[in-house]
Amino acid sequence: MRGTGGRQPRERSERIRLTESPGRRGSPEAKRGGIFTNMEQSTLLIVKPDAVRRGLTGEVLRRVEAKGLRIDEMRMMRIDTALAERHYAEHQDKPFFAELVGFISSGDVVVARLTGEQAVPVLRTLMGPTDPAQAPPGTIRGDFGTVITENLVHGSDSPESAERELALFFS
Ligand SMILES: Nc1nc2c(ncn2[C@@H]2O[C@H](COP(=O)(O)OP(=O)(O)OP(=O)(O)O)[C@@H](O)[C@H]2O)c(=O)[nH]1
Ligand SMILES: [Mg+2]
Repeated sequence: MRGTGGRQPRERSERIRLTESPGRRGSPEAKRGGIFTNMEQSTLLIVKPDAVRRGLTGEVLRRVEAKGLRIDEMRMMRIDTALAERHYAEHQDKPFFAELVGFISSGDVVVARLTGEQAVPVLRTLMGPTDPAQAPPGTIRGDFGTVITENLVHGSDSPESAERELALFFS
């Protein structure tokens, strides 16, 4: 009996540790158990004016969907200067701010709310680094651009940014 009595607490603690492991969140067992929230999040995608002008909207959306992100809401629009300044407010003191605002409002864009597991970092990985000249092949920026301003896509850089930016475009 001593042996059995000694095993029960250990099994219980192992079970707790395992089911609380981040690696098991979203797993079928975790979903059945109902004690986990999944890791779905939403993020803002903007297909920038250069990509729209070049007919790359479909290619961008194809990659997003093929990766497994869901397009929850989407529309084509023109971003005016006031909205561009709000969207990129964190860069207002940067030397490239005027160019950035001028560019993003220079033509039609497609804005989309994307949702899925880890949507924020997943989209950033699909996009590649900010400067297309440095971005590796296989990423959107790496495959289609060379100029830092004309870098094809915007994606929120954190869940907090996503919340703020989505409220600007979908509310
Ligand atoms: N000319 C110039 N533009 C820059 C530079 N750094 C960033 N930008 C532009 O400003 C935008 C916003 O910069 P970041 O937010 O730091 O980069 P990012 O998050 O990869 O790009 P976004 O998804 O558009 O926000 C970039 O997409 C670039 O177009 C720079 O050093 N020079
Ligand atoms: Mg950014």
